Amino acid sequence: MSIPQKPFSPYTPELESVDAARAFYEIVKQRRTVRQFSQTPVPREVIEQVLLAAGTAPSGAHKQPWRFIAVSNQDIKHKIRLAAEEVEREFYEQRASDRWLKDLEVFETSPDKSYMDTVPWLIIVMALRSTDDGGQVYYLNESVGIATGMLLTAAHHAGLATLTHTPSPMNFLRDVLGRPEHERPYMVIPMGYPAADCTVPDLDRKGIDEISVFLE
Ligand code: IYR
Repeated sequence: MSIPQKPFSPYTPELESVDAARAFYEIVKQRRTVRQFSQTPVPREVIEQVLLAAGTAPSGAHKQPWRFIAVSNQDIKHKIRLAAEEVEREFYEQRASDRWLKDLEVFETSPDKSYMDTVPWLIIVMALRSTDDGGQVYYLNESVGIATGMLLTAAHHAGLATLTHTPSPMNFLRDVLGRPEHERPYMVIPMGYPAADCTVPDLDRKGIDEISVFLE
């Protein structure tokens, strides 16, 4: 049995493709990972739209193997902060290799995750190891990775700043959030407006010749 087909309504940009592509690049190249957030509230409806955008991602056999836990509750954010700081302390003090610490040095990251208390929202991305009714899922990491990328892009497009945080191990999140076994914590994404005095590392991005090979 197959899914009924319907006519496809393609998205047609108002600009020529090259101009549309350029305009989008001009927007997304302004996206930066930030670690200083404003306490200006972000309405739930904004978050819902961003999550709906993420949920349009393609997925293996259209299983949509993701769940986004959106936390603005102060107590829960604080619990997540404390637990994340604990695993991060262990990372910085014991688990990280010297080379890893050296690579991180320039970013001045640390186990201090105090922004988790002040940021309006923490979005915890869960990868579903099975569907909610126990069914098989496919290409889980690829599917959730794409959805997460779209989430970051949608947040940026709405003027919100994000941080991709992967405390490791991340299983504490399932307990703190009271989530079922088949939800595997994938990423923690603090989300809000950037602080007025927010700074970011002065980084370069690779150019087209470095990130691509054209065989024409
Ligand atoms: N998870 C740690 C360490 C860390 C690792 C990488 I790779 C980064 O790009 C940034 C941080 C932390 O969040 O501090």
